[in-house]
Amino acid sequence: MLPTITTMEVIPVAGYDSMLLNLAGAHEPFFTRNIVVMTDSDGLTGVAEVPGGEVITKRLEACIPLVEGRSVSEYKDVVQRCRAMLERQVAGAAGGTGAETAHAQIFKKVTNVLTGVETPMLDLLGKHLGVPVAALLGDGQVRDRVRFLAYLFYVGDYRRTDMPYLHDDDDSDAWGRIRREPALDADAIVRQAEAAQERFGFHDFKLKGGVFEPAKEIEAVKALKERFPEARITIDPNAAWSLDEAVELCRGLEGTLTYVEDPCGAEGRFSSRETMAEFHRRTGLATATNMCDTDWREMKNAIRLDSVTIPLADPHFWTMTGCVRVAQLCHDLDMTWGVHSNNHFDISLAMVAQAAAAAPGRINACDTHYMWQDGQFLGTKAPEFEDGCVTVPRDVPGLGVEIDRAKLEAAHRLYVDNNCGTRDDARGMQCYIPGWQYDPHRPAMAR
Ligand code: GKR
Ligand code: MG
Repeated sequence: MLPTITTMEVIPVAGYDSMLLNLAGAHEPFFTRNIVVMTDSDGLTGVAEVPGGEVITKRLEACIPLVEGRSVSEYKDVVQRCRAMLERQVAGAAGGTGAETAHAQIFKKVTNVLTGVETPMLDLLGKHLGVPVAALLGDGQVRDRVRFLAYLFYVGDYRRTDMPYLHDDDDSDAWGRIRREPALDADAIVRQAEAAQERFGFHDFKLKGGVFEPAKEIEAVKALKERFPEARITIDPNAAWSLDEAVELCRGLEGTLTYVEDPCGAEGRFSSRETMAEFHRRTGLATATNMCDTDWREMKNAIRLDSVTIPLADPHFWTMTGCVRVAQLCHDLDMTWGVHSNNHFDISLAMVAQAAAAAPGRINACDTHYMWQDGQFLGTKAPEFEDGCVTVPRDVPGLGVEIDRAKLEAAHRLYVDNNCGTRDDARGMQCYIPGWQYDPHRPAMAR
C-alpha cells in the first residue's frame, strides 16, 4: 500500500524581478507564484510551483478536501475529481452557460490549478517508486539533459520609478552586474546575451519584443546573429505586429531567425491561427506560440491550418502529463515541441526539465525566465546549468527538489509584506510613462 496524503499546503510567494519590458508594460519589482506542498503518511513531501495570484490560491485551496486522505497511487483519480469540481466552479462563476465559447476559458482557468495538484503527487509517487517524474510521463524518460534558452528582455530604468526594484545585488560576474540595469538597444541586448551565455552556457536566444518599433527589434536580432552565428534565435512580440508588417519584417531572415513566436494575431475577420498560417506560408519561417494554440480545440484548428510548427506547451498551462501528450503529438505530426515560461523559482524549472526529459524526438530549447531570478530558489540546492542544459538524473527520484522551509517562509513573507497579488505590468510602465495604457497592437515604448 502506498501512503496517503496527510496535508496539502498552498503558499503564495514572491521573488524579486528586474524591470523587464514587454507589450503589456514593465514587470513589477516582485513576481508571484503559488507553491503547493503535500506531505504523506510516510513523512515525504511533494511540491509544485504554479502561476501566482489570489484566484489560483483560492482554487488550489478548494482542492484540499479532495486530496487529503487519498493514496498517492490514486493521483489520476484525484486530478479527475479536482478537474470536475473546478470546471463546475468556473462554469458557475461564468453564469453556468456551459457554452462552447466558455470551454477554452474553463480549460485555461482549471489547468494551471490541476498542475498544482498533479505535480506534487507525481513527485511523491516518483519518490516511492524510486524514479524521476520523467519516468512516469508519456513513454518515460528519453533524455538526461534538457536544453534551455536565454530569454533576453529590454529592461527599463528602475531609477525612474518609485518602486522597490532590487539592484546592485550581485557583483559576482557580468550577468550579476547587468541584469537589473537598463537595456534599451541592440548593443545592450547583445551584452545581455554574452553575459548570460558566460554564466549559464546558453546556445539559444529569445528576445521579448513588442517594446520598441519592430524594425529596431529586428536590428537587435540581427546583431545577436552577427555576434552568435551558430545560435538559434527567435523573437516574440506577443502578436503586436500586423500580418503584413510581420511578413515584411521577417521575410528573408531564414538564416537569422530559427523561428518566430507570435509575430501576429487576430485581424478583422481572421483569427490568429489564420494569420499565423499566412505568416508561415508567406515567409517560410517556423512559427511558435503560447497565445493561439493553448488548448486541444485550438490545437485541432492550428494543425488543420498549419499555423504553428512549435506549440509551446508549458506544463503550468497543460499539466505535466498534458504537455508531454502535446510533445508526443508533435513528434508524430512533424511539429517540434517547446515550452513557454513566466518568472519562476527552481521548482518550476525542475517541472519543465522533467517534462522535457520525457518529450520524444527533436525538441526546441525550453523557455525559462530563471536567469533573471538566479540565486532565488526554494529548494535546498541551487539549480545548475551546464552548457545551457539542466540535467535530469535517472537516480534522483521525484522532481529532484527538496523544499527549504526557511526559504519558503521568507518568500511568503515577501509576498505578504509587499501586498503582492495579481501581476500588473501596466503599473510599472505608468511610473515610467505617465498615463500609459496597454494596447495589444502598439509596442509599449512606441508612444
Ligand atoms: O515575462 O513579460 C514576460 C513574458 O511576456 C510572459 O509574460 C509571456 O507569457 O514569456 C511569455 C511569452 O512567451 O509570451
Ligand atoms: Mg510568447
